[in-house]
Amino acid sequence: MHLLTAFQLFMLALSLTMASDQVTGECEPKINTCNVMPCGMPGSNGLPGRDGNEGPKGEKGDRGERGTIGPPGKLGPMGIKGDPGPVGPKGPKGDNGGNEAALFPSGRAVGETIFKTSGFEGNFEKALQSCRQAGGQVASPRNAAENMAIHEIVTVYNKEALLGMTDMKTEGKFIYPTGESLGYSNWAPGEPNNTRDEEDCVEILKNGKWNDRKCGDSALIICQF
Ligand code: MAN
Ligand code: CA
Repeated sequence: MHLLTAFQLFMLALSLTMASDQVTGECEPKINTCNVMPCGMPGSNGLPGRDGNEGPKGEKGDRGERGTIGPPGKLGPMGIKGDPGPVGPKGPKGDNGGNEAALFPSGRAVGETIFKTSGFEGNFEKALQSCRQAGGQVASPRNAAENMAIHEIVTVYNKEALLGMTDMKTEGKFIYPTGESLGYSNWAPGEPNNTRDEEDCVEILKNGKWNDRKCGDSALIICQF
């Protein structure tokens, strides 16, 4: 008990000494900074400080590392047009898709055959040339339907037209341009009469009938394709 009491007394004396230092030893040197508030009271918080970005500009930094590859650019301008390729082979014969407007008024279709005129006239030699150049041949009707189609064109242009059959090879024996004998004919009465022994070509009259005629005479040229 005596020992504890003595220790307690010692601690008491120590705490009294420290308290005395706070009152007399620490306040005096801070008088200059505590002249408004009573010494020993805690001060309130100050205003926030200004941003620190108002200082002088720093030196330029080092170059960064290379970035990743960007997205693809916009499509470039169109290139120069190249030379056209060679002409392709001739395609199969098709119908005209029921497009009568494409044949009006100079053409008529019968099955897969199309009869058409340029509207020009010429003799047989001229007709051979122009129809061949167009990829066809001189109109040579092989049945009544084909003859009627050609007759309609003759009616539209109101001109007799040359046909492709001749008897140049053998007088009196008319053949198609292919060399075949006629399988159909529509001669006008009294024809063919080979007038003056010089009529080896054929024309279709305005009434649709046929007449043998001089090959040098001109008439409407109708081709078939
Ligand atoms: C008349 C008939 C025909 C003949 C011609 C020639 O029309 O005799 O047979 O082809 O004349 O112009
Ligand atoms: Ca005749």
